[in-house]
Amino acid sequence: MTLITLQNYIDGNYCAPTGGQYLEGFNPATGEVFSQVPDSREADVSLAVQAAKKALPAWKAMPADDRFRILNAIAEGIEANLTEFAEAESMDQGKPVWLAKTEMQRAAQNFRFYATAAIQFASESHQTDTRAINYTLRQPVGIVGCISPWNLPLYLFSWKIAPALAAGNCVVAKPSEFTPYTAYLLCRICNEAGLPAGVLNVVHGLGASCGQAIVDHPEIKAISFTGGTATGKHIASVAAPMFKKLSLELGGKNPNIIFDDADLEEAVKTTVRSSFLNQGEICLCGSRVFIHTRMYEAFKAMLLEQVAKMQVGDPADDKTRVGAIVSKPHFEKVLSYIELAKAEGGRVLCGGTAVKPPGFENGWFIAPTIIEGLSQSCRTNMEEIFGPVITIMPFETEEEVLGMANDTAYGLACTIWTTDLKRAHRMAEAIQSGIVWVNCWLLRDLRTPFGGVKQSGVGREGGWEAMRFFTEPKNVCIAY
Ligand code: TXE
Repeated sequence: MTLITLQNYIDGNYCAPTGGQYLEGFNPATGEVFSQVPDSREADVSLAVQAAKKALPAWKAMPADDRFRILNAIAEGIEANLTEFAEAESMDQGKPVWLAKTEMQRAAQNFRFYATAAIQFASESHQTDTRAINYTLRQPVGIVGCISPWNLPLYLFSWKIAPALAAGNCVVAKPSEFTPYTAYLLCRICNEAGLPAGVLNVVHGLGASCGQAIVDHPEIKAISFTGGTATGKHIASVAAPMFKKLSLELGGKNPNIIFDDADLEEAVKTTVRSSFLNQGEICLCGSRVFIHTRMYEAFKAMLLEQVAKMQVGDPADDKTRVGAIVSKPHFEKVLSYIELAKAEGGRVLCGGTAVKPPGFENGWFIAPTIIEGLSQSCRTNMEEIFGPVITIMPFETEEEVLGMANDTAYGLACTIWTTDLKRAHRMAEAIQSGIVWVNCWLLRDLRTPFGGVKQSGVGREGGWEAMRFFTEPKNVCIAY
């Protein structure tokens, strides 16, 4: 098999890493190496920063209308090549192609949304006792670093770079070393869309070398990062002494709470998705499912029945619901958590093992796994597994479930199933998380704030929040 060689994208050109070193890129469904990924270092990041610096004055000064046109053209470019992008994403990440297609559409939507933000973003003005007027200039931060993870590769990559570009910044970006393929393809689309050279630069490589060089670089003034909590902590400690702006989205251990007045059918159907979509590798997945005792047995039976029907295997098959786990180390990590759950006294109700689908015997597949009988305070329920594994737990009262739901270091998202409006409001207020869904999950509107509290991160992405992050407000006060 001929290997696909990916390249960095610096100053509008595809180029090899200066050190000439490459990493292996794996197809998780087959376990085979199919690509070579630049193993970029500090020197490559430096070149990217130089290109960004050169491009910044003109990009900053470009009329918003022109930025709008270019970002829109990028959106159209992704849509025109949707199948190519979706197949590349699936080959890199392991997810089903049908799912990758929906994510590619969302990535295009990110560019379209922030194209309009470029022309609509407005600032405030304040009059002071009729003697002075204050207005706020929203100026681009300058050169910004965008570091993205492997679970929703192009979607999260575009979620950062689209607002950064819309706000007039130049970007040095690094996708995950596990899933760099669609970010590589995007650079071609950016050229075709007329994005000026140096405005977006993409360097590929490992977190500890290439990612670290982005965080360390003194001319990169802001870092937008999505990834693990440990990496987020480290990035914060490096960036804080340099007073860099930081946006950190660090995953979750989200509660999914089903009260006894919930629409049982709808709650079960959505719980199947919120537990196992993208192999459970979404920071918003509900991995701790709390079910009211009166509903517990009925809910469990229906859930098990539906999960038993989920097809695990060939990502190209439209009927596949669970694809491959992104990498061998992550596959092993998820399996080790299933062993931990058993050691902690959990009963595995379904799944619990690796799967070898016909034709994909060397891939990294895990059957959707449901575990019961664990206490909220065990490690399985405290640590982020980030795979197709959930625990189910009974509860009696609202107070009890609220205590358990909040008993976590994380605070990204929560789902509540109830038809009692007052209870929904009470719970939404008391839950410690950045996002609350009531009787739904993953219903996303790009205008809404996205992010978490506690160890789920700092700052918000989405809508004007991202435009605010990628700009510096400057107040101008004029007396008259
Ligand atoms: O993420 P990392 P990992 C969670 C999930 C997973 C765990 C670890 O629980 O099991 O994190 O995953 C780059 N300086 N999430 O280790 O390392 C790295 O190259 C700068 C939640 O794969 O945080 C990649 O581009 N950058 C999550 C990005 O950071 C560094 C999504 C994320 O990788 C760096 C993924 C460094 N020192 C995992 N070290 C979510 N929030 O959705 C690494 N990177």
